[in-house]
Amino acid sequence: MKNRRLRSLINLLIPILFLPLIAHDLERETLRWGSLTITFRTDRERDSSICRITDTRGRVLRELRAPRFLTPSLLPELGRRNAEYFLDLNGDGKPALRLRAWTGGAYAAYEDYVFTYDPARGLRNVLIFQGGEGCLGKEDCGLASGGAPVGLRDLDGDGRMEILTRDYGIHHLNGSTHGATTLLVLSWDGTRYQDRTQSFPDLARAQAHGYQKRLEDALAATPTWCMEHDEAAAGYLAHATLANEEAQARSWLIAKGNEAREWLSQTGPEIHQALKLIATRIGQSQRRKITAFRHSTWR
Ligand SMILES: [Ca+2]
Repeated sequence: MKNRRLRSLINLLIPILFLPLIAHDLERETLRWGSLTITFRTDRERDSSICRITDTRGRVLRELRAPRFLTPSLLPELGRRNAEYFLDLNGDGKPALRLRAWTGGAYAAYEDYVFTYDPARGLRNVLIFQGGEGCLGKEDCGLASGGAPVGLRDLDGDGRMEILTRDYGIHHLNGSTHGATTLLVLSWDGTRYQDRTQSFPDLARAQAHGYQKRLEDALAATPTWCMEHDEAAAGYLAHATLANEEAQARSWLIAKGNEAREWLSQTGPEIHQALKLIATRIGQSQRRKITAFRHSTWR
C-alpha cells in the first residue's frame, strides 16, 4: 500500500521535474563528415550545447559539451572566419574535423578540437587548443592579428601542415582587453601537436620587428607610456624571446628611458610566465565525453 502511494507520487513528480526540459526549445543542427554525422543540440537560453559525433549505425563515438558550439546557423553572425569545419592537415584528401566552442568568457574564450577518422583506427582527437581567439584553420579568426601569419603551411617540408595561429596569453596583461598576441606554430610530432614556434625563429623575428616599429612610432608620437606602448612592448618582448633574441630586446627597451625600464621590470616576468603557460593550452583527449574548459575570463 505504502509502496503504491510512493509510486503514484513519483509518477506525479517525474513530469513536473522534467517539464522545464520538455518545454525548453533545443536547436538541432547537423553536419556530415564522410560517413560520420555531427549533431549539435543547443540551448541558447541556458548557454548549454552538446555535440555528438555518430557513425552510420547511430552509435555515439564522441560527445562534447560546451556553453556554445559554433554551429552553421551562427555563421552569418560570426562570419566566414569560423566556418572552417574541415582542415586538410596532411594532404591526403581526407579532411580532419575542426569544432569550435565558445567557453563562456567575455573576451577571447574559445576552444578548438580537431579530430581525424579512418575506419581502421577509428575516431581520434589529435588536438584540443584553448587558443583564445586564435583558432585553427586557413582563415584568420582573431581580432588582434598584429600581422602574424595564420593558416596551414608545411614549414619543415615533412608533408604535414604546421598550424600557424596565435596565442592569447599576453593579450590581457596589465588589464588590457585587446592587447598583443603571440605567433604560435603547432607541429605534429608523430603522436601529438607540440608548440614548435621557436624552431622557426624567422617568423617570430618578423613579428618582433613589427611590434618594435610600433613601439618606436608610439614613443615618437606620445612619449608618456600608455596602453598603446604596453601592447607594442609586450608584442616585441614576447616575439624577441620566441626568436631567441630576448637579450637584444631588453637592451633596446632599457635604452628607451625610465618608463620603458619600469615596464620591463614589472611586465617582463609576466610575459615569461605567459609564454610558459602556452603548453598548458595545447592538449588531446581520447575520452568518449569531453567537456570544454569553462571560464569567465581569460587566464
Ligand atoms: Ca610539416
